[in-house]
Amino acid sequence: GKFINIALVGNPNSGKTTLFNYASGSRERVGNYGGVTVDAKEAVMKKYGYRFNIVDLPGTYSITEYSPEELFVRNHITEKMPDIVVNVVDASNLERNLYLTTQLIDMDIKVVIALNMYDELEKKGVDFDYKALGKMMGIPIIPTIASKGKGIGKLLKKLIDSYEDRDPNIRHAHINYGEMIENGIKNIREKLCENPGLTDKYSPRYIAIKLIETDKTTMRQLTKLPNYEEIEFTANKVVKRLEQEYVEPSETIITDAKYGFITGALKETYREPKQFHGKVR
Ligand code: GDP
Ligand code: K
Ligand code: MG
Repeated sequence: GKFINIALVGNPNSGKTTLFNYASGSRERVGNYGGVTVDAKEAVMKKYGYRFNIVDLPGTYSITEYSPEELFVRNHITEKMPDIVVNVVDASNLERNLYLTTQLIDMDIKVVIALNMYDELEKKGVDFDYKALGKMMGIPIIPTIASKGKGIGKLLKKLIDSYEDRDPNIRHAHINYGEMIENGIKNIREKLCENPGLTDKYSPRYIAIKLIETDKTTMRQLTKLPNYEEIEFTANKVVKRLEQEYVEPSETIITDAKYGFITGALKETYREPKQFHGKVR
């Protein structure tokens, strides 16, 4: 059968390893994966006529450059290029978990969300239109209860749909950061796109956002480009203009915009029950 490379990405304690163990089962080989200081487990499972090669990556709240785990996850995505990233999201902690999701959206890669700990939402009686949230993000969302093995068959089927490009709800959405930031992204993007070798492999939008965040790792990776100085000049100009307008570091501006997106999206899709201390309002 066809081989689908999957990477599990998510916050610590979102249930990645539980999902990994359940999906791979005890009959599958589980071995150490060539990590540096952080390691990742890898297993192959066969299901529905496909072979899923699943990598369980270290848990992170973000994929910037501030810890070896974050860099490991980020490099795995950009260098190993899994066919699909399964973003394991703790349903009982949506706002914080979805922050990482917004970074995956920026990367313009195929993502499927395992909305894990779904039992916790059900227990609280939350009314969550996760399908609508999925549409806003261009990412299919499948509820799972990894600790009980629930939803995993559906998740695997959705991975096949995504791999085969046959789900109309999956599209390359992006977060709208507002006119000023979007203009900055566009200006930097144009300079990046003068290098087809780069933009064939990586999303120019993602790199542009990283440059606005003044991400040193990304900047260093561009130094060999013939128009590097122009890119740097443009990025600096964009950052300066944004910081003058918002009076905040550009990285904070992007983070705030991401949380703004999450807050807005949850406001439209997520409702806690109107019961407090036994009283019904
Ligand atoms: P990881 O850090 O992302 O690898 O998370 P783990 O797989 O280690 O899971 C963290 C904890 O959550 C463990 O105690 C699991 O048993 C528990 N857990 C995993 N999935 C679920 C779930 O769907 N519902 C509930 N209630 N607990 C879960
Ligand atoms: K853990
Ligand atoms: Mg784990």
